[in-house]
Amino acid sequence: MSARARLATPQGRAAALAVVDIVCDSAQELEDSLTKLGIHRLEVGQVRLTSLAGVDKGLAIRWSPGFAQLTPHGGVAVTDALLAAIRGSGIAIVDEVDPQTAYPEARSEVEARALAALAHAQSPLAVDLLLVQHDRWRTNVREHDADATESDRRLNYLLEPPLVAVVGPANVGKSSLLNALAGRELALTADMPGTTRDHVGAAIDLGGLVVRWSDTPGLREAAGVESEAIGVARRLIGSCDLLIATGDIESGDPRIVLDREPDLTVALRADLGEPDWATDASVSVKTDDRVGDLVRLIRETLVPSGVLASNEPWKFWTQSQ
Ligand SMILES: Nc1nc2c(ncn2[C@@H]2O[C@H](COP(=O)(O)OP(=O)(O)OP(=O)(O)O)[C@@H](O)[C@H]2O)c(=O)[nH]1
Ligand SMILES: [Mg+2]
Repeated sequence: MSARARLATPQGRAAALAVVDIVCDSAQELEDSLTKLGIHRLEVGQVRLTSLAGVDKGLAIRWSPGFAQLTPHGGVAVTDALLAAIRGSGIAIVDEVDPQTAYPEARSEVEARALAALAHAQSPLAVDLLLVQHDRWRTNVREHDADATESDRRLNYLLEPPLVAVVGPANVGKSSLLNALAGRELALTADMPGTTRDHVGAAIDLGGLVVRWSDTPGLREAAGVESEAIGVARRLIGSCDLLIATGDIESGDPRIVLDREPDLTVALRADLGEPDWATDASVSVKTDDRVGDLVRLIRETLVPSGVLASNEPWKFWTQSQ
């Protein structure tokens, strides 16, 4: 299949930011597609504030070899103009096809929708849950057009990976944490403040829940003048689904420099000692201490296990689909 783009945020509704997914079957194809949109040499893991096809300035993030996202401002006119430019460059815009036309063998409308959702579900945890929805909707009384509940919104993270932004002072181990969770060297690490100068974005699997993990440059005075880095950080902090503030025993409380209360506060490099500020978790990637607990805490905060274990029908589609 050739390059395709999809508006991941609701169509025709203004929001602060819109998200456009660009998905290709090969790295080369994605690079060619991005080049057509004026986005040159975006490496895997790179996050860049850039012109998006000349329509708007926004973030371009390459999460994996074949998957990138563009986040323009979310006004309807801007989003439509960007989609038009993408279509004009020869990339197919995929609208959600009518699931029952696509999956005539499905036993119900819900099952057809589940099969359609399976095709783009990102998290392994979504698979079993989607497959039982036909039965759940048959045996429970719930209107198909009922509004989405908080549980629905949580479970939808299994289909559209939530954005996790990790912030904190320089040299506390933020990039080492990403590498430990990903199981590979995605971000450069060194015992020198300011090692990470550009944001790094990677899709990583946290025990069955795939998230878009964003590793940010340390918050330093010196970085304060780098307006590009600040612009990216501001957007990520403003639009992330989970903000994690990190620090270590020497750094002081990382919350004091943030304008937004983080969802989780985590002490890193805990083998060097426990800080005196309040933390939700403390880990050492060096001694592999409590990293598994942190993974569970993040997953639990985004998709609580009570929601995962519930037998309630899950409304995993949006009204317009
Ligand atoms: N003792 C100890 N050292 C660690 C741990 N995690 C990372 N380090 C070391 O701490 C130093 C900084 O790690 P990084 O991961 O580069 O820190 P960072 O927060 O990304 O730093 P900047 O990108 O400069 O903001 C490196 O020398 C790491 O090897 C840990 O759990 N324990
Ligand atoms: Mg770093």
